[in-house]
Amino acid sequence: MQATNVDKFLNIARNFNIAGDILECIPYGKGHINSTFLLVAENNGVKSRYILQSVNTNVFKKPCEVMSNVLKVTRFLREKSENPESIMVLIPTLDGEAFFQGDDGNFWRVYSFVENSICLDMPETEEDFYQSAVAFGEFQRLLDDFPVDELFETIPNFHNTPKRFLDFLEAIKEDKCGRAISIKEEIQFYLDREDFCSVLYDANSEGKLPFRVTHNDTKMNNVMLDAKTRKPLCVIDLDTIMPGFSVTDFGDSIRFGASTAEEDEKDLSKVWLDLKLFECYTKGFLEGCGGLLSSNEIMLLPEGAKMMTLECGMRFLTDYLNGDTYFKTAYTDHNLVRSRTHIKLVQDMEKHWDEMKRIVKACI
Ligand code: ADP
Ligand code: GN1
Ligand code: MG
Repeated sequence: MQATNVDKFLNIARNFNIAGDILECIPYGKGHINSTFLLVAENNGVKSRYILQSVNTNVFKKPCEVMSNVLKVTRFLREKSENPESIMVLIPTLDGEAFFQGDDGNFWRVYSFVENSICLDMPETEEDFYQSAVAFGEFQRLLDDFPVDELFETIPNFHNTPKRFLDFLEAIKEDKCGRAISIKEEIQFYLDREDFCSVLYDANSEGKLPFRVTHNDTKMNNVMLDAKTRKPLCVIDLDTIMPGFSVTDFGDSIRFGASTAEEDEKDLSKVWLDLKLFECYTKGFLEGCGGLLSSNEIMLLPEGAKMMTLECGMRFLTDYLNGDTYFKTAYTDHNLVRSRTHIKLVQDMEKHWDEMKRIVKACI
């Protein structure tokens, strides 16, 4: 980071209610959306750490509504949870606000740092993945009686896969960067699965799959585990809490964490669905949900896994066609590479579909 930028970020951080001197501000984490920094402050010789984040307003068009959701949900969870210290703590500005708007128009917020924790891009053990599943399942259970009418929809149609499919068609039609010609096979893969895109919405119309208050971004690196015990400490990245399906929260974790490779692995021979991890997550999620889900919902967990993988892969390809304006990318074809791993995972799920169904049935 350039020195001038560091000064700018340090100055922004000084608008928050942080005791002592702010010493450092370093880019942090691997999120694809917001800009995240680690802050180090010192007060009377004691150092403390915080997370400073600028909310991505290209993605979250109404950041005030995002912050309203975050405040309401964290307050609700803190009152309800048996372990209130496990809930994210937002540090107010010096004026007592939830965020600070800089001169450049950017929206900034500060969270206290979840100490003594680890944040994984891939589970290191089956137990890690199981524990992340318990955390997201519990999160869903705790939010079961959250007053849904008080929530803003921070990204309209976020996991509306049929709508995502239409956005994909639009991107192909517009072909803003002239990239469509070189990715015909990838495009065809998603086009061939149009019918599948509506499976969860159809189940919802048939009364088999209710809308609940869900997290909607249940990647392994959105839950912090205790560095010593490896038990869940805290669910983070609360910007997309909105009405959604239980099975999509399950599914997003599977597409990210039950893959044998990272989301942007270039060597596709390394990418497949690890059925053992799929089973661990199923057990942990159901345990965390504690009897919340109906048997109809549970039987749709494999559909949730395939839907989230298909949808996310299609979103990466849509962004590639649109010129990489949504997800942060590190190199030119990054979104294409990400989309290809998702194609490989969907293919593998289709190959092991009966086994996935059997595993879920056995967990009921
Ligand atoms: P994004 O929406 O861009 O994914 P996140 O809120 O998930 O942003 O933050 C990005 C990363 O920063 C997380 O994956 C995690 O590693 C780290 N992080 C975020 N909040 C905290 C926190 N309160 N304590 C410790 N690390 C955090
Ligand atoms: C984004 O913010 P992050 O990195 O946790 C995205 C998710 C995608 C994910 C793909 C708000 O998650 O929907 O599944 O990247 N978040 C948003 O890794 O679009
Ligand atoms: Mg994140």
